[in-house]
Amino acid sequence: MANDALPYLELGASPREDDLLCEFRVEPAEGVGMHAACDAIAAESSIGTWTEVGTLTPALRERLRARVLSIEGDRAVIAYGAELFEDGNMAQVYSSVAGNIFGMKDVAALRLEAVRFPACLVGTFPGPARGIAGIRRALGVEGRPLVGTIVKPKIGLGPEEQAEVVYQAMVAGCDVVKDDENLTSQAFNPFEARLRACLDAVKRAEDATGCAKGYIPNVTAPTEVMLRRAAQVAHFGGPIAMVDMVTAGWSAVQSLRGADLGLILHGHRAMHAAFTRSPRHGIAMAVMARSARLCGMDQLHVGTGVGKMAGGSDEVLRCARALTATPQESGAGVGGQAWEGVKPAMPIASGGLHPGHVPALLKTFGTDVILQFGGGIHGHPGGTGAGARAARQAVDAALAGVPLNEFATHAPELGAALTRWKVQP
Ligand code: CAP
Ligand code: MG
Repeated sequence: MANDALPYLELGASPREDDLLCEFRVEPAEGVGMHAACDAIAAESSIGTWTEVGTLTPALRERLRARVLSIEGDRAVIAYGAELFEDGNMAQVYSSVAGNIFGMKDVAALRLEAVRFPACLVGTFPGPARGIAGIRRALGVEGRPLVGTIVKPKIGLGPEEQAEVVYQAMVAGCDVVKDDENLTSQAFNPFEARLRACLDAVKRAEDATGCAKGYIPNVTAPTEVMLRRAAQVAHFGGPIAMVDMVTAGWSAVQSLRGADLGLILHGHRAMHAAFTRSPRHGIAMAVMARSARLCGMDQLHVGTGVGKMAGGSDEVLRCARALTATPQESGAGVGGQAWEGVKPAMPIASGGLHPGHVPALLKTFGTDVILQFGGGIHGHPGGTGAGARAARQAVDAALAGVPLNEFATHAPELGAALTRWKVQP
């Protein structure tokens, strides 16, 4: 039962089965108590505002209010009844539990650390269409990580030049080659011309190698245009499409999945660090990863722990687990998540990687991961082809448990990469 002073506090109460649970790290503003700050957060993120309003009857408040179930140190767990949310609408969920509250004067800083979606809400989201198993089937790769590259320079090449890079990387061992996050359909590289040229390059590389390959075009654009481009990818036989998930937004991501084109959906997270990086304020990337999986991303960037981007191995692992956890590994409390009926998605490790990082990456991720090397392949002294070979050789070495420098004695491309990036034995 609520108390009038802090009506959203219900400390010690247990969560209900249909509750969406959020764990927040709360730093109250000066002069504001932790209880009062948590009460204000629960109010603003559910049905309340800064003052009592006559239009909110006690009965309605009792039915819909969010409830602060626990406060331990700087952590608070808040429960939200599923009735607060529209089925299958991730943007609405975020507008509630990750909306106005970040701007309130009652808090000096606030971070959403974890979200547990109740089974009744999980069932209203499609999840990945293909997932890890579908990606492996489409690319004919089992028992090892997938190896990929990003065409560099990020932008500036024309369609034919882009296709040539795709071809060179694929015949030399890359399973997938993707557009960069800021390449869409600029005048020097129009989407359709690029798509046709690159899918033709894929065909030639598949003929040359006898292996399935995947070109990953970036379809990010205003939603209608994005859906048209994704339909073109499917029409021309492309298996994969990429979307800048954060800049495009949940609704665009859900529209893309909802188009049900049978595509593998690749989620790039450009801009995530604007709100995931600070340990004091924002949203944990693992929260975004869970939501992306529910919304239907088949593969998602999660960081590396060893490359050029911020984010330690613990955080990276939490994100990877949010994608790969199976229903049997659901766990309890806010940290746990029931995944019944939701396929596991594939983590993508990318950002400042070179072949010397492979053993550490396999230690972190195991083999269910896509390893992407942009500069780490195109920056190889021998060029793109040699770079791709070096990346595959590093994977072979790591899977065989052979130290890279030892393996390099009969893998010159790997040797050159280890020298180029000063990898110590
Ligand atoms: C990597 C990359 C990716 C980042 C994104 C880049 O290129 O193409 O966008 O990996 O970061 O533009 O930086 P390099 P994250 O391999 O040349 O670094 O994966 O952390 O979201
Ligand atoms: Mg990039």
